[in-house]
Amino acid sequence: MKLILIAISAMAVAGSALAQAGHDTPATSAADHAAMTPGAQGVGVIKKLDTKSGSVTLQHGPIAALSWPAMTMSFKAEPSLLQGLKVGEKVNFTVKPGATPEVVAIKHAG
Ligand SMILES: [Cu+2]
Repeated sequence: MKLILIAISAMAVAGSALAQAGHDTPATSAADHAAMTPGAQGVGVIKKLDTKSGSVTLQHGPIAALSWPAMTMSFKAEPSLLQGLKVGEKVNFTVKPGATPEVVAIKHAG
């Protein structure tokens, strides 16, 4: 019984840490929130592109929905999403956060 209580409180701590890091509505569980919000919108410039392995490095602005500051980082992405894009191009993108953040939509920003 004691072990179960420890496990439950550990999950509660992890849950609230997630809520603080990535969510502005702590009352909603992370899973519920993910279901409602498939990704967060960002704007950036393509710094590197690998259309074969499926990765893109973006210099992106702050993403308030994820509490991310502006930075340059690489994301995985379906290679099919990256066809026709170019290094240096400004893009709007949608990122699905996680252990390996993934770009799930990306298009040229006009
Ligand atoms: Cu980033």
